[in-house]
Amino acid sequence: MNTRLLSAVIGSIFLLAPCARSQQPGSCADLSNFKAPGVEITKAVSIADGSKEPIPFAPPGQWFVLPAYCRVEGVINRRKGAGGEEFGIQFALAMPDQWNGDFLMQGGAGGNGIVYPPVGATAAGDKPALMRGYAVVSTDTGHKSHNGAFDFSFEKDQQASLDFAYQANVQVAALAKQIIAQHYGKPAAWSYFTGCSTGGREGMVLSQRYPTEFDGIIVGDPAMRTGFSNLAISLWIPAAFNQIAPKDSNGKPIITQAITDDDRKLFMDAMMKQCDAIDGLADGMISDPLDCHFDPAVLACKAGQTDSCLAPAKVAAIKKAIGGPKTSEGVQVYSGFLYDAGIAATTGIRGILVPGPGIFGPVTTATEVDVDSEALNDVQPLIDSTSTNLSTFANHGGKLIFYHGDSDPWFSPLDTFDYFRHMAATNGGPDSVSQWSQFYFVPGMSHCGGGPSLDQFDLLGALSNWVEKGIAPQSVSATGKAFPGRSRPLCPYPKHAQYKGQGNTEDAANFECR
Ligand SMILES: [Ca+2]
Repeated sequence: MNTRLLSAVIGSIFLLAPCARSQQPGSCADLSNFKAPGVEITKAVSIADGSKEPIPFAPPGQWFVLPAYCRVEGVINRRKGAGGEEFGIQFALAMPDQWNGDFLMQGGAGGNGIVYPPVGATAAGDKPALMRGYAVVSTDTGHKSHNGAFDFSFEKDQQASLDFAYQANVQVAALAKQIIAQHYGKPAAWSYFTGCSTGGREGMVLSQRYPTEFDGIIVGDPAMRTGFSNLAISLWIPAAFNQIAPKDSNGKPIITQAITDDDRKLFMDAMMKQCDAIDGLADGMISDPLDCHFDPAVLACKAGQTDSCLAPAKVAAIKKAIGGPKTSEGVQVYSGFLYDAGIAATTGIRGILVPGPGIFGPVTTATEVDVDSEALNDVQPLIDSTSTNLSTFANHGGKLIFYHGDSDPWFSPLDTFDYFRHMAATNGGPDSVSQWSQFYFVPGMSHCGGGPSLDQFDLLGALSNWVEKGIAPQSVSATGKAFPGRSRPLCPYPKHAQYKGQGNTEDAANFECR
């Protein structure tokens, strides 16, 4: 049969079989009939080009404008759980009409419980994954929040806790892959995961527990071991500052007055004077954080000095807070924090040098913490993403990129870095692991964005080149609202961005990873 005749025959089969049209791959509404054990599809609708979704955690009025796509929503394992509450793993899958052939799962945030718009914006610069043609899924990981992004009441239910800890993401990923294959008539070529904070933890969990599920994973500012980070930010750091804070009429420390604006200015000026230009340029960014060895002791008042100095007790409190929690024997149980340009931030999440009410409300008024006792209860074996054996992930070709804001006041960048180094040691050493994993410090950046930083960068594009073409990222250009018109390279550790010594200081082209 010649080709023309074959085409005619195939054409007539379709013409003669109008009933089969609704069975063709690509009909979005047909996915409402998708069947899999324990799965209910609750919505399958085509969404026209130009629809809007609010950007999570952004000020009101900021939107994602989406391309034409098929939106499928559903729930896995709907059930009654503890207290008679209804649980189930809800998800939303966006499959663009103009598909690039790949799949991306976006990570969650805080305590999850919310199905955020499936767009894949994390570490994607100014072009989220859905706009690039990825099919993107998001999930609430098994429970509904009753109170914003930090409702952990679901933890009373064992299965909901397990779903949040590690079970939900992989189920949703597997289901999304099935739906994608049915919708497009072929499976996704490559699978990615990107997330920050809780989403970063989820990415680590997936690399550690389900090493062949994803080809590429981006982990940002991970909520890696929150028992210990909570010990640092809710007890250790406030107690250090309470020791020097003035007292109210009840004798309770007023923590917001422990460090004054003048103290902060004095401190930051001295720190920046010592550390800013190590990277070749005094530009308000400490791009070489590991070579910044600032010691606040240089600011301690000498005998008789009262001006332009800090009381020795304040110096000690700051060093103690930033140094991170230690046991009575001096054993570090959670990493200290970096001396960085964003640690005095008063907008967004308070910087470490701005003690006061935390993300979870009022802080302790205690002046001492029994770290020896507290630390005994801070391991969370089901949730913590601290396992370092990634040999199967690496051997199946997986690529894993970490980034962390140097001024993140919530999870220490040095804790994530510590994991990265231990992981490298476990998997053949830094040289070997650099073939499939990288770590980026992000100067000035607070928790997953904000701060005096360039917090817009396209690690997703870099990751896909690495996964699909074998091209390891050398650097990634970063921009941000804090410094309009400025760009800098983000460099994989052990390199950092260094000014070449000449040329426009706002242009990344005049910096190199060194
Ligand atoms: Ca600098």
